Order: sequence, then C-alpha cells, then structure tokens
Amino acid sequence: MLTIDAQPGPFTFEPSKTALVVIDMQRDFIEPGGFGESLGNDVSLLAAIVPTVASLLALARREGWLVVHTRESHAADLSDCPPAKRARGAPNARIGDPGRMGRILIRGEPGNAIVDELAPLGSELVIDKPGKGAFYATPLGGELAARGITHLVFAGVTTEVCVQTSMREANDRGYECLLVEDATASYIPAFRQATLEMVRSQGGIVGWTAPFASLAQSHGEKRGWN
Ligand code: C5J
Repeated sequence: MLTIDAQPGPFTFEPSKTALVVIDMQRDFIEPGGFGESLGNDVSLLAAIVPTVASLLALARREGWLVVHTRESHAADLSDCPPAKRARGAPNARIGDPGRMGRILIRGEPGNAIVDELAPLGSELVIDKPGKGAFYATPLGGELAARGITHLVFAGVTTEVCVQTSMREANDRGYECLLVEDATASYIPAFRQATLEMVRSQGGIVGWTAPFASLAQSHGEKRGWN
C-alpha cells in the first residue's frame, strides 16, 4: 500500500488495484482549430497541463498501473449523439459539423485523436464515450471490474465537465478517486478551482485531490530516490 499527502486527508492505495484515467486529452479540446476553440475558448489554458499529464503517464507506466484514456466522440452518423447535445454550443460549430481538424468530435477524425505527446500505448485502454462521463454507454465499468481495480487517479480536461462527471460516476460506483490538481484544466480557471474544492469538501464527498508532486514524492521515496 502507498499513502500520499492529499486533501482532505491522506490517500492510500494499492498500486496493482489502481488505474490512471486520463480524460479527453484530445486535439479537439487542446489545439487551435478544434471544437474548444470554435466555442470561443482559450485552448492554451488546457495545453499548459500536457507536460504534467505526460509525467503522470510516465509514473503510471513505470509503476505498472492500468492506464485508461478516454475520448469524447460520436459515431459518424451521430446515432449516439442526442439532438439536445448537438443543439448546444456555437451554431456554426456543432458536433458533426466540418471543422479545421475534420468533423467535430467524430470518431476517427484528426481532431478527435489524443494529442501526440500523450498518445496511448497499444497495451492501454482507450474508451470512446458519447457522454461527458466515462462510464455512461461505455465498457469502462466492466473493464475495471475484470481487472479488480478499486482506486482511480484522474487527470484531463475539462475539470468541471468531463473530469468531474466521470469522477462522480466512479464515486457512485464505489471507487476511491484522486484528482491530480495540476494535471487537470478548464477554459474557465475559476471552475477548475471550484471543482477541486467541491470534490474534497465534506470529508471527500467525491474523493481526494493532490498535486502531482505528492505522487512523485511518494513513489521516489518507495524506490529510495529521495
Ligand atoms: C466538454 C470535456 N467540455 N471533455 N468536454 O465538452 O470536458
């Protein structure tokens, strides 16, 4: 078992029963020309966490955790996209519309891919999700149960939308969840901060939060690096 400094208190986990879940680090959200920018957002706020998420991925791979990547994505015929979801957002940049990186949020289009710096390895799980949460209408729950996973470490974007929704879904399913504070970002920094506070409020009503340094330090200690 490992214990790291976190809020609202120490987070203890068994590495062989832990998965890193990296939410939606996709070109559509992070790079200029994608869905996020077409909605009027400053994508540099999201791009800024790529190096920390890369360090977190490296730690998870080194420690042998299961690694899961998600992509918010829809079928080309939009059969998994509720009209109510498509109707929101900018009128000229709806899900399925042509964008500068292919059709917006459509599976297989260039913009739907995970950014090159965080590309999944062949052995890692990639979950395509039509909703904001990683469990809704996906095989994630079954994949985690089949591997005996009990603890989830979350990173990715955006903090208050797909990350928070996925973490709440996981919490309701009985997983112990940690959100890595500097490995998650929002186009609206105040929403990121509010989400971190919500997650760890009331004794960890949704889970724990900690900076990447807490994880790195505990793993360095375990291996005698410090
Ligand atoms: C959004 C996400 N913001 N990945 N998606 O629509 O948070």
